[in-house]
Amino acid sequence: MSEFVDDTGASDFIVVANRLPVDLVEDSEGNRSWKRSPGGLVTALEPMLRGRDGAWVGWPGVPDAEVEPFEQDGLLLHPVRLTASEVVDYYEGFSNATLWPLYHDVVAPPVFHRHWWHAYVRVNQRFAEEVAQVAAPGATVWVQDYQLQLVPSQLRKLRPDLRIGFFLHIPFPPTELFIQLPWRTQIVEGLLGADLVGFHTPGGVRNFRWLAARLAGSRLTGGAGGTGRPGEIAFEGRSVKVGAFPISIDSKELDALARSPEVQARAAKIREDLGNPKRIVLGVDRLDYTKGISARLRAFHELLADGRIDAADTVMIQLATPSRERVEHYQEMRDEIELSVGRINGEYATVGHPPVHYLHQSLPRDELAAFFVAADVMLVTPLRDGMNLVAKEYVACKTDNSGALVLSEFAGAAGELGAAFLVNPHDLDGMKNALAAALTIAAPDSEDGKRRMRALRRQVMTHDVDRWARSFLEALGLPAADKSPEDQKADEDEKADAESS
Ligand code: ADQ
Repeated sequence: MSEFVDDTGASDFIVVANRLPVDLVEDSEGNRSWKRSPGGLVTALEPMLRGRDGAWVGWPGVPDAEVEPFEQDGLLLHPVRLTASEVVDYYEGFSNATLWPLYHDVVAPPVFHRHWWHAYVRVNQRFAEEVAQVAAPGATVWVQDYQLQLVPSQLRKLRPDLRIGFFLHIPFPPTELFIQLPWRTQIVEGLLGADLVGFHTPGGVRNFRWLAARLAGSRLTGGAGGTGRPGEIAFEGRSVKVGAFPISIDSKELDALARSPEVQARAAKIREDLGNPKRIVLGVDRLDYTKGISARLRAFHELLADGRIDAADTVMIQLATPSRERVEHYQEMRDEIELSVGRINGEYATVGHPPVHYLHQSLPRDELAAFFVAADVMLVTPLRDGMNLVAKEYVACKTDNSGALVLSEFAGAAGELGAAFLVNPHDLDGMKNALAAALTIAAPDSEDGKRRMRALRRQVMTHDVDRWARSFLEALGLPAADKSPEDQKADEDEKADAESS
């Protein structure tokens, strides 16, 4: 029995997310196995959970799967069943075709269907009921992301004894956009069921506080305009804390992986396979219309057309993990990207030397690290992104302070990574200039390049995912795990910075 499971088998610490950390895979003969789920959430939470045995409640990734709870790597997994029509209405519909575009600045038009909303309410209720059954008295529950925004209030009704945290991994949108949502009040009140609501950025906190005052106003108690003390909202006699907690990565692990002889050798081999070009430009994304992949291809294309870069010595690699392939917008975007890649290569390739290498594949972690090590310039150009872990992963892998990062102003990461070349991905000329400048300072002897990368690495290496999880859980009132000397030092530095500013 683990530290976080009591003698009735109930858990004291539970993560609730749309997906389990592993996906169920069924082969044609009906044999079942489990595979690690793709995406930023698992990458972010896994290191934290490794140190804290607990339970995870989530969907196994295939419809209609009846799976009993099971233990894996010291973690109790509680699968939640979704029917095929719930996958269509709750997941592909309300989560990914209503909330996802609405929360990402409406870069694609959100679709509002009442039957999707009803499925969202029903599925959220099922998650809340599963947690209510497996949580020990007074347990801490950490609800993750936009698919489960009603769970905090639904769970509180079932189990008022629980300590409930909620973290949103995507941006919380500007108020003018959020109020388009027909069910805006229910969502805000769903979130206010938590004891702590966390966002990546202070902007998300501001938007939420304003909306809470406007939409749940009659039920807010105390404080001017109902918003209470800074960082807290008084709602139905309880205090709901609201804060910014920028997520990060397991920086030390990636740094060590990037330094390993195997990854270094693989990075050299990648360069060699590409014909040892002078510069390698890299993009790594889940294939999503928010990631600005078309915009960066356009910038690369125009730089080639203008003669500012030469296909003979500059190569671009775009790695794209397949994502949400059944949603129509994603199919259209994939076609558009593949058309652009084909056009650029059609115009500028010589036999055996295409300027753009495009892999629509998910790669193992060490292979990905080798691409980061090999890349001279990393292009992270989302139109809107909650944080963007790829930007931080690249920095963690540049152990010799080489390389350059071009980063969208509209990624949450821009708030911490000011030493990158910050760009507006809608400004094509600005992107072209930033990419050209990054290609220049990526030269091995560029002092400016090294200075920028050192500053980026200072931030990423001292603000890792453990620190993120720890600060969230401390704010939620969970006893802090022992701090490492590096974390203590980073905390002291941050406190000193805050006091001096
Ligand atoms: P995502 O939108 O999935 O996450 P991101 O933060 O960049 O975006 O994480 C993607 C993860 O997938 C990274 O760890 C990356 O290395 C990995 N990945 C991408 N392409 C890959 C490939 N081809 N092969 C293997 N791995 C690949 C959401 C939000 C983000 C937020 C995270 C965490 O949209 O804004 O940063 O959650 O909160």
